[in-house]
Amino acid sequence: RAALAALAMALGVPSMASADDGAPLPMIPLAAEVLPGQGAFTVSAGAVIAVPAGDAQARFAASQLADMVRRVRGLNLVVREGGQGAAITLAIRPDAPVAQAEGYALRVTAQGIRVTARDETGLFYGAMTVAQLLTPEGASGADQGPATVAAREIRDWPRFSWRGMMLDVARHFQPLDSVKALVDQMAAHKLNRLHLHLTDDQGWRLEIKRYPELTKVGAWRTPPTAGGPANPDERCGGFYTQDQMRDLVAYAAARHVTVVPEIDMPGHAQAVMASYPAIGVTGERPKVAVDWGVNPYLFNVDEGSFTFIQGVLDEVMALFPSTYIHVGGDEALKDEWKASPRVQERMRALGLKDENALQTWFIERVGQYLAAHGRRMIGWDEILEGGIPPTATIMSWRGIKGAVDAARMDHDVILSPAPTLYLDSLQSRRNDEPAGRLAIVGLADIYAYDAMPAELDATMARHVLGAQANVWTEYMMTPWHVTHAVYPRIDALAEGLWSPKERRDWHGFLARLPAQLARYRHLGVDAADSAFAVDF
Ligand code: TNX
Repeated sequence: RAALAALAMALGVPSMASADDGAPLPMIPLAAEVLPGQGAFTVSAGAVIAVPAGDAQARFAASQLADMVRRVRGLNLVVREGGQGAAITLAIRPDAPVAQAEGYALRVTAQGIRVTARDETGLFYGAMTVAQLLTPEGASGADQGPATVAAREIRDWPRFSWRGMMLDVARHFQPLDSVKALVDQMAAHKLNRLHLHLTDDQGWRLEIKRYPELTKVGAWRTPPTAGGPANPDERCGGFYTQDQMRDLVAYAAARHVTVVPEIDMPGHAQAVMASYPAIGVTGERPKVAVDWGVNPYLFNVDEGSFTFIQGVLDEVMALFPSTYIHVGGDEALKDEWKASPRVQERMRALGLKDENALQTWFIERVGQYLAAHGRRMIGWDEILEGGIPPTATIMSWRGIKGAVDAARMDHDVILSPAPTLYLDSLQSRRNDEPAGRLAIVGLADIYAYDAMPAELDATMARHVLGAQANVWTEYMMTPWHVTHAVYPRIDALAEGLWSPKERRDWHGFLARLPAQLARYRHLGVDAADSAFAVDF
Protein backbone atom coordinates (compact mmCIF):
# COMPACT_ATOMS: atom_id res chain seq x y z
CA ARG A 1 0.00 0.00 0.00
CA ALA A 2 2.83 2.36 0.89
CA ALA A 3 4.54 1.53 -2.41
CA LEU A 4 1.32 2.23 -4.29
CA ALA A 5 0.92 5.52 -2.53
CA ALA A 6 4.50 6.46 -3.43
CA LEU A 7 3.88 5.49 -7.05
CA ALA A 8 0.66 7.49 -7.14
CA MET A 9 2.51 10.45 -5.77
CA ALA A 10 5.27 10.12 -8.36
CA LEU A 11 2.68 10.00 -11.11
CA GLY A 12 0.83 12.91 -9.61
CA VAL A 13 -2.41 11.00 -9.26
CA PRO A 14 -4.26 13.21 -6.80
CA SER A 15 -7.00 10.81 -5.79
CA MET A 16 -4.53 8.27 -4.53
CA ALA A 17 -2.03 10.56 -2.95
CA SER A 18 -2.63 11.73 0.61
CA ALA A 19 -4.05 15.21 0.89
CA ASP A 20 -1.03 16.37 2.81
CA ASP A 21 1.76 14.26 1.38
CA GLY A 22 5.05 15.69 2.45
CA ALA A 23 3.45 17.89 5.08
CA PRO A 24 4.42 17.14 8.63
CA LEU A 25 1.86 15.29 10.69
CA PRO A 26 0.39 18.12 12.76
CA MET A 27 0.59 16.42 16.11
CA ILE A 28 2.56 16.91 19.33
CA PRO A 29 3.37 14.59 20.97
CA LEU A 30 3.98 12.39 17.94
CA ALA A 31 2.04 9.13 17.84
CA ALA A 32 3.72 5.79 18.45
CA GLU A 33 2.68 4.38 15.06
CA VAL A 34 1.36 6.05 11.92
CA LEU A 35 0.51 4.13 8.75
CA PRO A 36 -0.39 5.98 5.56
CA GLY A 37 -3.77 5.34 3.91
CA GLN A 38 -5.39 6.30 0.65
CA GLY A 39 -7.48 9.31 -0.05
CA ALA A 40 -8.63 11.89 2.42
CA PHE A 41 -11.63 13.03 4.37
CA THR A 42 -12.96 16.56 4.66
CA VAL A 43 -14.65 17.78 7.81
CA SER A 44 -17.01 20.67 7.07
CA ALA A 45 -19.08 23.00 9.20
CA GLY A 46 -21.90 21.17 10.98
CA ALA A 47 -20.15 17.80 10.75
CA VAL A 48 -21.19 15.39 13.49
CA ILE A 49 -19.03 13.83 16.17
CA ALA A 50 -20.90 10.73 17.38
CA VAL A 51 -20.40 9.26 20.83
CA PRO A 52 -22.06 6.20 22.40
CA ALA A 53 -25.37 6.93 24.11
CA GLY A 54 -24.95 7.43 27.82
CA ASP A 55 -21.15 7.72 27.76
CA ALA A 56 -20.69 11.09 29.48
CA GLN A 57 -16.90 10.94 29.33
CA ALA A 58 -16.87 10.29 25.60
CA ARG A 59 -19.33 13.14 25.19
CA PHE A 60 -17.02 15.42 27.13
CA ALA A 61 -14.01 14.36 25.03
CA ALA A 62 -16.01 15.14 21.89
CA SER A 63 -17.02 18.54 23.22
CA GLN A 64 -13.38 19.36 24.00
CA LEU A 65 -12.45 18.36 20.46
CA ALA A 66 -15.23 20.54 19.03
CA ASP A 67 -14.25 23.42 21.27
CA MET A 68 -10.63 23.41 20.17
CA VAL A 69 -11.53 23.18 16.47
CA ARG A 70 -14.06 26.00 16.79
CA ARG A 71 -11.66 28.26 18.63
CA VAL A 72 -8.67 27.54 16.41
CA ARG A 73 -10.28 27.48 12.98
CA GLY A 74 -13.83 28.73 13.38
CA LEU A 75 -15.25 25.39 12.30
CA ASN A 76 -18.36 24.32 14.19
CA LEU A 77 -18.85 20.61 14.83
CA VAL A 78 -21.88 19.04 16.45
CA VAL A 79 -21.70 16.40 19.19
CA ARG A 80 -24.40 13.73 19.07
CA GLU A 81 -25.10 10.47 20.85
CA GLY A 82 -25.21 7.46 18.54
CA GLY A 83 -26.44 7.77 14.98
CA GLN A 84 -25.23 6.88 11.52
CA GLY A 85 -23.23 8.86 9.05
CA ALA A 86 -21.18 10.86 11.50
CA ALA A 87 -17.97 12.43 10.24
CA ILE A 88 -16.16 11.50 13.43
CA THR A 89 -16.99 8.70 15.85
CA LEU A 90 -15.54 8.09 19.28
CA ALA A 91 -16.21 4.77 21.00
CA ILE A 92 -14.88 2.61 23.81
CA ARG A 93 -14.32 -0.89 22.43
CA PRO A 94 -12.92 -3.77 24.49
CA ASP A 95 -11.29 -5.03 21.29
CA ALA A 96 -9.78 -1.71 20.20
CA PRO A 97 -6.49 -2.51 18.43
CA VAL A 98 -4.39 -0.74 21.05
CA ALA A 99 -4.25 -2.62 24.36
CA GLN A 100 -1.94 -0.31 26.30
CA ALA A 101 -3.50 1.83 29.05
CA GLU A 102 -4.34 5.37 27.86
CA GLY A 103 -3.84 4.30 24.26
CA TYR A 104 -6.15 4.71 21.29
CA ALA A 105 -6.51 3.81 17.64
CA LEU A 106 -7.49 6.43 15.10
CA ARG A 107 -8.47 5.62 11.53
CA VAL A 108 -9.02 8.20 8.85
CA THR A 109 -10.58 6.85 5.64
CA ALA A 110 -12.40 8.54 2.80
CA GLN A 111 -15.59 7.79 4.79
CA GLY A 112 -14.68 9.45 8.03
CA ILE A 113 -12.62 9.47 11.21
CA ARG A 114 -13.01 6.81 13.84
CA VAL A 115 -11.37 6.66 17.26
CA THR A 116 -11.52 3.58 19.46
CA ALA A 117 -9.91 2.92 22.83
CA ARG A 118 -10.17 0.46 25.67
CA ASP A 119 -10.31 3.15 28.34
CA GLU A 120 -11.81 6.63 28.60
CA THR A 121 -8.42 8.30 28.92
CA GLY A 122 -7.33 6.76 25.64
CA LEU A 123 -10.54 7.90 23.99
CA PHE A 124 -9.97 11.43 25.27
CA TYR A 125 -6.42 11.44 23.88
CA GLY A 126 -7.70 10.15 20.57
CA ALA A 127 -10.12 13.10 20.50
CA MET A 128 -7.24 15.48 21.25
CA THR A 129 -5.32 14.00 18.32
CA VAL A 130 -8.31 14.49 16.02
CA ALA A 131 -8.42 18.14 17.11
CA GLN A 132 -4.75 18.49 16.12
CA LEU A 133 -5.29 16.73 12.78
CA LEU A 134 -8.10 19.20 12.04
CA THR A 135 -5.90 22.22 12.79
CA PRO A 136 -2.78 21.59 10.70
CA GLU A 137 -2.05 24.70 8.72
CA GLY A 138 0.22 26.52 11.08
CA ALA A 139 1.53 29.75 9.75
CA SER A 140 0.17 29.35 6.22
CA GLY A 141 -2.87 31.49 6.90
CA ALA A 142 -5.20 28.98 5.21
CA ASP A 143 -6.35 27.88 8.57
CA GLN A 144 -10.06 28.62 8.68
CA GLY A 145 -13.08 26.64 7.49
CA PRO A 146 -13.36 22.99 6.39
CA ALA A 147 -10.40 20.75 7.19
CA THR A 148 -9.13 17.95 4.99
CA VAL A 149 -7.31 15.10 6.68
CA ALA A 150 -5.27 12.52 4.82
CA ALA A 151 -6.30 8.90 5.27
CA ARG A 152 -4.09 7.10 7.74
CA GLU A 153 -4.12 4.85 10.70
CA ILE A 154 -2.67 5.90 14.02
CA ARG A 155 -1.97 3.65 16.98
CA ASP A 156 -0.81 5.51 19.98
CA TRP A 157 0.01 4.96 23.65
CA PRO A 158 2.29 6.60 26.21
CA ARG A 159 5.89 5.76 26.97
CA PHE A 160 5.58 6.82 30.63
CA SER A 161 2.61 6.79 32.98
CA TRP A 162 3.66 9.93 34.95
CA ARG A 163 3.71 12.87 32.56
CA GLY A 164 3.70 15.88 34.74
CA MET A 165 4.05 19.53 35.43
CA MET A 166 4.61 21.09 38.83
CA LEU A 167 3.30 24.56 39.52
CA ASP A 168 4.57 26.47 42.55
CA VAL A 169 1.55 28.44 43.75
CA ALA A 170 3.29 29.27 47.05
CA ARG A 171 5.97 31.75 46.00
CA HIS A 172 3.47 33.66 43.91
CA PHE A 173 -0.15 32.74 44.19
CA GLN A 174 -1.60 31.71 40.83
CA PRO A 175 -5.25 32.48 40.13
CA LEU A 176 -7.56 29.51 39.66
CA ASP A 177 -8.34 30.43 36.05
CA SER A 178 -4.66 30.35 35.12
CA VAL A 179 -4.27 26.96 36.73
CA LYS A 180 -7.26 25.72 34.73
CA ALA A 181 -5.75 27.13 31.54
CA LEU A 182 -2.61 25.12 32.28
CA VAL A 183 -4.74 22.00 32.81
CA ASP A 184 -6.39 22.59 29.41
CA GLN A 185 -3.04 22.63 27.66
CA MET A 186 -1.65 19.73 29.66
CA ALA A 187 -4.62 17.65 28.56
CA ALA A 188 -4.22 18.72 24.94
CA HIS A 189 -0.58 17.57 25.22
CA LYS A 190 -1.52 14.24 26.86
CA LEU A 191 0.13 15.22 30.15
CA ASN A 192 -1.63 13.74 33.15
CA ARG A 193 -0.19 14.90 36.51
CA LEU A 194 -0.45 18.42 37.87
CA HIS A 195 1.68 18.63 41.00
CA LEU A 196 0.67 21.72 43.01
CA HIS A 197 3.35 23.01 45.37
CA LEU A 198 0.81 24.40 47.83
CA THR A 199 2.95 25.43 50.77
CA ASP A 200 6.30 27.08 51.32
CA ASP A 201 8.04 29.70 53.44
CA GLN A 202 6.34 32.43 51.42
CA GLY A 203 2.77 31.20 51.68
CA TRP A 204 0.22 28.54 52.55
CA ARG A 205 -2.33 28.31 49.74
CA LEU A 206 -5.00 25.79 50.77
CA GLU A 207 -7.88 26.36 53.16
CA ILE A 208 -7.71 23.89 56.06
CA LYS A 209 -10.88 24.09 58.13
CA ARG A 210 -9.29 22.76 61.27
CA TYR A 211 -6.41 25.27 61.11
CA PRO A 212 -7.87 28.54 59.83
CA GLU A 213 -4.80 30.64 60.70
CA LEU A 214 -2.90 28.89 57.90
CA THR A 215 -4.78 30.99 55.39
CA LYS A 216 -5.72 33.94 57.62
CA VAL A 217 -2.07 34.57 58.40
CA GLY A 218 0.02 32.13 56.35
CA ALA A 219 -1.38 33.04 52.94
CA TRP A 220 -0.31 36.67 53.10
CA ARG A 221 2.93 38.56 53.17
CA THR A 222 4.17 42.06 52.69
CA PRO A 223 5.64 42.34 49.23
CA PRO A 224 9.16 43.66 48.82
CA THR A 225 9.13 46.99 47.00
CA ALA A 226 11.17 46.92 43.83
CA GLY A 227 14.83 47.00 44.77
CA GLY A 228 14.07 48.07 48.34
CA PRO A 229 12.88 46.64 51.64
CA ALA A 230 9.46 45.06 52.15
CA ASN A 231 6.53 47.44 52.02
CA PRO A 232 4.67 46.85 55.32
CA ASP A 233 1.47 48.53 54.14
CA GLU A 234 0.61 46.10 51.40
CA ARG A 235 -0.39 42.47 51.41
CA CYS A 236 0.19 40.00 48.68
CA GLY A 237 -0.79 36.38 48.48
CA GLY A 238 -3.99 34.39 48.27
CA PHE A 239 -5.29 30.87 48.74
CA TYR A 240 -7.76 28.37 47.35
CA THR A 241 -10.86 27.64 49.36
CA GLN A 242 -11.78 23.97 49.64
CA ASP A 243 -14.69 24.56 47.26
CA GLN A 244 -12.35 26.10 44.70
CA MET A 245 -9.92 23.23 45.06
CA ARG A 246 -12.69 20.65 44.63
CA ASP A 247 -13.71 22.52 41.50
CA LEU A 248 -10.14 22.44 40.16
CA VAL A 249 -9.70 18.75 40.97
CA ALA A 250 -12.93 17.92 39.13
CA TYR A 251 -12.01 20.17 36.21
CA ALA A 252 -8.67 18.40 35.90
CA ALA A 253 -10.16 14.92 36.36
CA ALA A 254 -12.58 15.53 33.49
CA ARG A 255 -9.48 16.19 31.38
CA HIS A 256 -7.72 13.08 32.70
CA VAL A 257 -5.29 15.11 34.78
CA THR A 258 -4.71 14.08 38.41
CA VAL A 259 -3.91 16.93 40.79
CA VAL A 260 -1.14 15.85 43.17
CA PRO A 261 -0.94 18.09 46.23
CA GLU A 262 2.33 18.86 47.99
CA ILE A 263 2.47 19.90 51.62
CA ASP A 264 6.15 20.65 52.20
CA MET A 265 7.78 19.46 55.45
CA PRO A 266 9.82 19.49 57.65
CA GLY A 267 11.45 22.56 56.03
CA HIS A 268 10.07 25.27 53.73
CA ALA A 269 7.53 25.72 56.52
CA GLN A 270 7.92 29.32 57.65
CA ALA A 271 4.31 30.14 56.72
CA VAL A 272 3.18 27.35 59.08
CA MET A 273 5.22 28.78 61.94
CA ALA A 274 3.89 32.26 61.18
CA SER A 275 0.39 30.82 61.64
CA TYR A 276 0.93 28.24 64.41
CA PRO A 277 4.27 28.90 66.14
CA ALA A 278 3.82 25.91 68.48
CA ILE A 279 4.29 23.55 65.51
CA GLY A 280 7.85 24.81 65.04
CA VAL A 281 10.96 23.80 66.94
CA THR A 282 11.57 27.15 68.63
CA GLY A 283 7.98 28.18 69.30
CA GLU A 284 8.80 31.60 67.92
CA ARG A 285 6.50 33.31 65.44
CA PRO A 286 8.28 34.55 62.31
CA LYS A 287 6.61 36.59 59.60
CA VAL A 288 5.66 34.85 56.38
CA ALA A 289 8.88 35.03 54.35
CA VAL A 290 9.20 37.81 51.79
CA ASP A 291 12.48 36.66 50.29
CA TRP A 292 13.63 33.48 48.55
CA GLY A 293 16.08 30.81 49.47
CA VAL A 294 16.37 28.25 52.22
CA ASN A 295 15.04 29.41 55.58
CA PRO A 296 15.76 27.82 58.98
CA TYR A 297 12.23 27.05 60.26
CA LEU A 298 11.53 23.37 60.86
CA PHE A 299 8.58 21.35 62.13
CA ASN A 300 9.04 20.06 65.63
CA VAL A 301 9.13 16.26 65.99
CA ASP A 302 6.74 15.91 68.94
CA GLU A 303 3.20 14.54 68.98
CA GLY A 304 1.72 18.04 68.62
CA SER A 305 3.36 18.36 65.20
CA PHE A 306 2.07 14.99 64.05
CA THR A 307 -1.43 15.82 65.26
CA PHE A 308 -1.25 18.97 63.16
CA ILE A 309 0.17 17.19 60.10
CA GLN A 310 -2.42 14.41 60.31
CA GLY A 311 -5.20 16.96 60.69
CA VAL A 312 -3.99 18.76 57.59
CA LEU A 313 -3.56 15.51 55.65
CA ASP A 314 -7.07 14.34 56.59
CA GLU A 315 -8.48 17.37 54.79
CA VAL A 316 -5.97 17.07 51.95
CA MET A 317 -6.93 13.43 51.37
CA ALA A 318 -10.61 14.36 51.40
CA LEU A 319 -10.01 16.98 48.70
CA PHE A 320 -7.57 15.14 46.44
CA PRO A 321 -8.39 11.64 45.22
CA SER A 322 -4.80 11.25 43.99
CA THR A 323 -3.14 8.06 45.23
CA TYR A 324 0.07 10.05 45.57
CA ILE A 325 0.44 12.79 48.15
CA HIS A 326 3.70 14.77 48.09
CA VAL A 327 5.18 15.64 51.48
CA GLY A 328 8.17 17.66 50.30
CA GLY A 329 11.30 16.93 52.29
CA ASP A 330 13.56 19.26 50.31
CA GLU A 331 16.14 21.67 51.61
CA ALA A 332 15.43 21.22 55.32
CA LEU A 333 18.38 22.78 57.14
CA LYS A 334 18.91 20.76 60.29
CA ASP A 335 20.23 23.58 62.51
CA GLU A 336 17.09 24.00 64.57
CA TRP A 337 16.93 20.28 65.26
CA LYS A 338 20.63 20.31 66.19
CA ALA A 339 20.19 23.23 68.56
CA SER A 340 17.11 21.92 70.37
CA PRO A 341 17.80 19.79 73.47
CA ARG A 342 14.29 18.33 73.25
CA VAL A 343 14.72 17.29 69.64
CA GLN A 344 18.11 15.79 70.49
CA GLU A 345 16.56 13.89 73.36
CA ARG A 346 13.84 12.50 71.09
CA MET A 347 16.45 11.52 68.54
CA ARG A 348 18.38 9.55 71.15
CA ALA A 349 15.21 7.96 72.52
CA LEU A 350 14.36 6.77 69.02
CA GLY A 351 17.89 5.42 68.59
CA LEU A 352 18.56 7.64 65.56
CA LYS A 353 22.15 8.48 64.81
CA ASP A 354 21.75 11.95 63.32
CA GLU A 355 19.33 14.58 62.01
CA ASN A 356 19.18 13.01 58.57
CA ALA A 357 17.99 9.78 60.14
CA LEU A 358 15.50 11.84 62.11
CA GLN A 359 14.20 13.35 58.87
CA THR A 360 13.77 9.87 57.39
CA TRP A 361 11.92 8.77 60.54
CA PHE A 362 9.74 11.91 60.40
CA ILE A 363 8.88 11.47 56.73
CA GLU A 364 8.25 7.75 57.14
CA ARG A 365 5.84 8.43 59.98
CA VAL A 366 3.87 10.67 57.67
CA GLY A 367 4.17 8.06 54.92
CA GLN A 368 2.76 5.40 57.24
CA TYR A 369 -0.18 7.64 58.02
CA LEU A 370 -0.88 8.07 54.31
CA ALA A 371 -0.42 4.34 53.69
CA ALA A 372 -2.94 3.55 56.43
CA HIS A 373 -5.40 5.61 54.38
CA GLY A 374 -4.62 3.87 51.11
CA ARG A 375 -2.38 6.63 49.76
CA ARG A 376 1.27 6.72 48.74
CA MET A 377 3.87 9.24 49.81
CA ILE A 378 6.23 11.11 47.48
CA GLY A 379 9.25 13.02 48.73
CA TRP A 380 12.05 15.01 47.13
CA ASP A 381 15.35 13.15 46.94
CA GLU A 382 16.78 14.74 50.12
CA ILE A 383 14.71 12.23 52.09
CA LEU A 384 17.22 9.57 51.02
CA GLU A 385 19.96 11.17 53.08
CA GLY A 386 19.05 9.42 56.31
CA GLY A 387 18.21 6.12 54.63
CA ILE A 388 15.23 5.63 52.34
CA PRO A 389 11.83 5.80 54.06
CA PRO A 390 10.25 2.40 53.28
CA THR A 391 6.97 3.83 51.93
CA ALA A 392 8.50 6.57 49.75
CA THR A 393 8.32 7.21 46.04
CA ILE A 394 11.24 9.50 45.22
CA MET A 395 11.04 12.64 43.11
CA SER A 396 14.57 13.46 42.07
CA TRP A 397 15.51 17.07 41.43
CA ARG A 398 19.21 17.25 42.31
CA GLY A 399 20.20 15.51 39.11
CA ILE A 400 19.12 11.90 38.71
CA LYS A 401 21.25 10.16 41.33
CA GLY A 402 18.42 10.05 43.84
CA ALA A 403 16.17 8.36 41.31
CA VAL A 404 18.82 5.84 40.30
CA ASP A 405 19.63 4.97 43.93
CA ALA A 406 15.98 4.67 44.90
CA ALA A 407 15.10 2.52 41.88
CA ARG A 408 17.97 0.19 42.79
CA MET A 409 16.42 -0.08 46.25
CA ASP A 410 13.15 -1.11 44.62
CA HIS A 411 11.30 2.19 45.03
CA ASP A 412 9.34 3.96 42.36
CA VAL A 413 10.79 7.23 41.11
CA ILE A 414 9.82 10.33 39.17
CA LEU A 415 12.44 12.53 37.54
CA SER A 416 12.51 16.30 37.48
CA PRO A 417 16.19 17.19 37.37
CA ALA A 418 17.33 20.78 37.71
CA PRO A 419 18.11 22.72 35.64
CA THR A 420 16.85 20.86 32.55
CA LEU A 421 13.28 20.35 33.69
CA TYR A 422 13.16 23.57 35.70
CA LEU A 423 11.02 25.95 33.74
CA ASP A 424 12.08 28.83 35.97
CA SER A 425 15.36 28.59 34.03
CA LEU A 426 15.83 31.24 31.37
CA GLN A 427 15.02 30.25 27.82
CA SER A 428 17.66 32.36 26.13
CA ARG A 429 20.27 35.04 26.62
CA ARG A 430 18.11 37.56 24.80
CA ASN A 431 17.96 40.77 26.73
CA ASP A 432 14.16 40.85 26.73
CA GLU A 433 14.04 37.47 28.47
CA PRO A 434 12.06 37.82 31.71
CA ALA A 435 13.91 37.11 34.96
CA GLY A 436 14.63 33.54 35.94
CA ARG A 437 17.28 31.17 37.20
CA LEU A 438 20.49 31.67 35.34
CA ALA A 439 20.75 28.35 33.57
CA ILE A 440 19.60 28.55 29.97
CA VAL A 441 17.12 25.83 29.09
CA GLY A 442 15.91 26.25 25.54
CA LEU A 443 13.43 24.14 23.67
CA ALA A 444 16.19 21.93 22.27
CA ASP A 445 17.51 21.15 25.76
CA ILE A 446 14.15 19.88 26.90
CA TYR A 447 13.65 17.96 23.69
CA ALA A 448 17.02 16.25 24.15
CA TYR A 449 16.19 15.16 27.69
CA ASP A 450 15.45 11.48 28.11
CA ALA A 451 13.67 10.53 31.32
CA MET A 452 15.00 6.99 31.44
CA PRO A 453 18.38 7.00 33.22
CA ALA A 454 20.88 4.99 31.18
CA GLU A 455 22.22 3.58 34.45
CA LEU A 456 19.11 1.46 35.04
CA ASP A 457 18.72 -2.03 33.61
CA ALA A 458 15.33 -3.29 32.45
CA THR A 459 14.21 -4.61 35.84
CA MET A 460 15.09 -1.34 37.56
CA ALA A 461 13.63 0.70 34.72
CA ARG A 462 10.11 -0.39 35.61
CA HIS A 463 10.44 1.79 38.72
CA VAL A 464 10.66 4.93 36.59
CA LEU A 465 7.08 6.19 36.53
CA GLY A 466 8.05 9.14 34.38
CA ALA A 467 9.02 12.75 34.76
CA GLN A 468 7.72 16.25 35.18
CA ALA A 469 8.82 19.82 34.56
CA ASN A 470 8.72 22.18 37.51
CA VAL A 471 7.58 25.78 37.38
CA TRP A 472 9.00 27.46 40.47
CA THR A 473 7.57 30.93 40.69
CA GLU A 474 10.00 33.01 42.74
CA TYR A 475 10.42 35.23 39.68
CA MET A 476 6.95 34.76 38.26
CA MET A 477 4.67 37.40 39.67
CA THR A 478 2.08 37.25 36.92
CA PRO A 479 0.22 34.53 35.03
CA TRP A 480 1.80 35.91 31.86
CA HIS A 481 5.24 35.01 33.11
CA VAL A 482 4.15 31.45 33.88
CA THR A 483 2.69 31.21 30.37
CA HIS A 484 5.94 32.45 28.90
CA ALA A 485 7.89 29.85 30.88
CA VAL A 486 5.63 26.96 29.97
CA TYR A 487 4.94 27.44 26.24
CA PRO A 488 6.27 26.10 23.98
CA ARG A 489 8.64 24.15 26.24
CA ILE A 490 5.63 22.01 27.26
CA ASP A 491 5.61 20.67 23.69
CA ALA A 492 9.14 19.31 23.99
CA LEU A 493 8.33 17.88 27.40
CA ALA A 494 5.16 16.17 26.21
CA GLU A 495 6.87 14.52 23.27
CA GLY A 496 9.67 13.25 25.50
CA LEU A 497 7.26 11.70 27.95
CA TRP A 498 4.66 10.33 25.55
CA SER A 499 6.33 9.31 22.29
CA PRO A 500 8.50 6.22 21.88
CA LYS A 501 12.18 6.98 22.16
CA GLU A 502 12.84 5.78 18.58
CA ARG A 503 10.37 8.36 17.26
CA ARG A 504 12.34 11.25 18.77
CA ASP A 505 13.34 13.60 15.96
CA TRP A 506 14.23 17.22 16.64
CA HIS A 507 13.83 18.42 13.08
CA GLY A 508 10.54 16.61 12.69
CA PHE A 509 9.39 18.20 15.92
CA LEU A 510 10.35 21.65 14.65
CA ALA A 511 8.40 20.98 11.47
CA ARG A 512 5.32 20.05 13.50
CA LEU A 513 5.62 23.00 15.82
CA PRO A 514 4.24 25.83 13.63
CA ALA A 515 0.79 24.23 13.70
CA GLN A 516 0.96 24.23 17.49
CA LEU A 517 2.18 27.82 17.64
CA ALA A 518 -0.78 28.79 15.46
CA ARG A 519 -3.11 27.01 17.88
CA TYR A 520 -1.56 29.00 20.72
CA ARG A 521 -2.17 32.23 18.78
CA HIS A 522 -5.81 31.40 18.17
CA LEU A 523 -6.33 30.31 21.78
CA GLY A 524 -4.65 33.43 23.16
CA VAL A 525 -1.72 31.55 24.70
CA ASP A 526 1.27 33.88 24.55
CA ALA A 527 4.05 31.38 23.86
CA ALA A 528 7.68 32.50 24.20
CA ASP A 529 9.52 32.96 20.92
CA SER A 530 12.80 33.18 22.80
CA ALA A 531 12.71 29.41 23.30
CA PHE A 532 14.00 29.30 19.72
CA ALA A 533 16.73 31.88 20.17
CA VAL A 534 20.13 30.64 19.12
CA ASP A 535 22.56 30.80 22.00
CA PHE A 536 25.85 32.53 21.16
C1 TNX B 1 14.97 24.37 44.76
S1 TNX B 1 13.60 21.90 43.80
C2 TNX B 1 13.79 24.14 45.45
C3 TNX B 1 12.73 25.14 45.41
C4 TNX B 1 13.14 26.34 44.61
C5 TNX B 1 13.89 25.95 43.38
C6 TNX B 1 14.26 27.12 42.53
C7 TNX B 1 13.22 21.87 45.26
C8 TNX B 1 12.66 20.64 45.73
N1 TNX B 1 13.47 22.95 46.04
O1 TNX B 1 12.36 25.49 46.72
O2 TNX B 1 12.00 27.04 44.25
O3 TNX B 1 15.07 25.27 43.76
O4 TNX B 1 14.56 26.75 41.22
